[in-house]
Amino acid sequence: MIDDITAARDDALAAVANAENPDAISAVETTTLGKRGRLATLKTQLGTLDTIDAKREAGRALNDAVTEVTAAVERRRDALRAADDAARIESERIDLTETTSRPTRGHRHLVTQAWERLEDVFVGLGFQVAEGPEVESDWFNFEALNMGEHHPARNEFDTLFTDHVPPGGRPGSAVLRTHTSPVQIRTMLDDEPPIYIVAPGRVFRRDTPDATHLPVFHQIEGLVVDEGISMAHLAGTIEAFTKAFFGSDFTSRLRPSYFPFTEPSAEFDIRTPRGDWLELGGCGMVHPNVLRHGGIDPERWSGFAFGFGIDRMSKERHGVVDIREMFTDDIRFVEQF
Ligand code: FA5
Repeated sequence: MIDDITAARDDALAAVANAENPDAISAVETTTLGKRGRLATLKTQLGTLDTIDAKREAGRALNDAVTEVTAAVERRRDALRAADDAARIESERIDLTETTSRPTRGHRHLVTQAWERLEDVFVGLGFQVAEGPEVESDWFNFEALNMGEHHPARNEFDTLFTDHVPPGGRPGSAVLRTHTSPVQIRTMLDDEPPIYIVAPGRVFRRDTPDATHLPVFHQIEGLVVDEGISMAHLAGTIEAFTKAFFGSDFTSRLRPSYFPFTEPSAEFDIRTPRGDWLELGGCGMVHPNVLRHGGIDPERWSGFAFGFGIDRMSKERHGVVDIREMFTDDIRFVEQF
């Protein structure tokens, strides 16, 4: 009997040690410790032993065997579970230091790229960069630019007003600047001629967004005030800029137009190598009233000014169909430039 118990125990311990998965362990449990298992069967045979001592000895050996096998089963189960957890953790591990390619770097927005190149090109032509506030007084945005209170041209700038009351101003006289032209006045008041500046900046209009309009967009203003400045200087500067910015196979032209702050006024267009004409912006000789508002004597000094939309220019330059796409933050769009 004792030999049978020892054999059953040793077989069970060997099977547990070799068990590779929970099912194999459960099988050993059933065949050794279960109701009809080997040790239970031996227990039912205790009554066949002759002496009390033999029964006691066999009973103790049986209990010991059950305890030993049960403990071995538990230990093996724990070990398998730990190995299983370790394997899962390993398979789910993400090595944050490991990358298959270089990290992608962002780049400047299309409009910022154009803005910076415009500055570079004009600085190369001898201009300085100036700036002005985005919240302007009515005086700088309109009045000083020869658009009095009832001037009809005001209607063309769909103006956004603010509650802010500028120093010395009256309620309702602060606007979000509708163009960069007020920087002309600020520069003339701050600096003595000769003046050669460009002023890129953000402007605002109550325009409904569509394929060519944004309510918030960007313009670049140019202003030259010097002795003997004529329309020929304006045309020459626009042409030099066109070639430097777009390439030597582009040319420019001026078309008569009207702006209250320039006289004469013109629109300027550029011609692409394919022969299409693109309208870029407005320009003209600075109106004598505007020079006077800037504290400059129009008898001695003359000047020209120009202004055009940066967003619309980069839209045309890159063949973007809808200007609104440039501000959607869609990475598939942005990545192309
Ligand atoms: C002006 O704003 C004048 N200040 C330009 C000027 C400066 C003329 C100096 C003479 C001397 P205009 O309203 O046409 O002009 O606007 C100039 C350019 O801004 C347009 O040619 C266009 O490129 C751009 N623009 C105008 N409205 C929008 C808009 N809603 N969205 C995007 N671009 C616009």
